[in-house]
Amino acid sequence: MKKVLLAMVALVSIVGADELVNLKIEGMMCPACVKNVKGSLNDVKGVKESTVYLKEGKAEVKAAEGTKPEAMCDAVKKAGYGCSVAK
Ligand SMILES: [Cu+2]
Repeated sequence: MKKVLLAMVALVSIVGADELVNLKIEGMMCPACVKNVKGSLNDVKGVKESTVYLKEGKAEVKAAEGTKPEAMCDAVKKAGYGCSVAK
């Protein structure tokens, strides 16, 4: 059973494409805010990498396919910032 599970995980990591999500972030004032936002994004299940831009008020998130942008925004909002999905 464990072997099957491992094989599935391996398969998903080969087949599954990453998706890129752009988020609009509001309320960031300084590098500490960037750190907070980045940290909360990276804690979301499926998120692999995030880049947060202070001046532009945005974030680019690389996540596993199927990761919900809404879940990312919820995490950012929980940290105390405004967030909307930019499409
Ligand atoms: Cu700050």
